[in-house]
Amino acid sequence: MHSTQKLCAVALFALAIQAASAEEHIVQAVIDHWQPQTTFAKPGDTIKFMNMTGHDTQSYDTMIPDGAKPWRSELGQTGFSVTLDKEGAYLFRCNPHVSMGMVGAVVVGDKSPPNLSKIEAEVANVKLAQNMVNRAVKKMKQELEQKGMK
Ligand SMILES: [Cu+2]
Repeated sequence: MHSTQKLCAVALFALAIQAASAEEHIVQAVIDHWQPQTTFAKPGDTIKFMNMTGHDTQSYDTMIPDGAKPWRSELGQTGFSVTLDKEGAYLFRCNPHVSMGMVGAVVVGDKSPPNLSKIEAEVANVKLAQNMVNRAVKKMKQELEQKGMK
């Protein structure tokens, strides 16, 4: 084997390991809430939204980690998925049902989200269903506490 070939083989192997360890997490739309409300993931994992008839998913662009890519699905787009590489917390809503409390969270990484205090500050700037966003942030914090991540 030439050294370039060896290098390629090693790089491919590393990629394969990374692909194998990345997980897919299912978030279900259930009437007026997300199941689970808070998803815990590792960097590189994928979140897949299911049962989306009558629902959509959109990130709160001020409540995702710095440099993370915002997302928005079409209405009813079952199977829509996002891969999250940046550590931190991601808040998202379903636009038709945000006022009913359809706000969810993803926490990427195994420690307290670096953008947690920014999220807490940004809740004050949410125009629609601020109380529901606040509730989702509180629930996320409770789960972080239960997991010893806060
Ligand atoms: Cu909905």
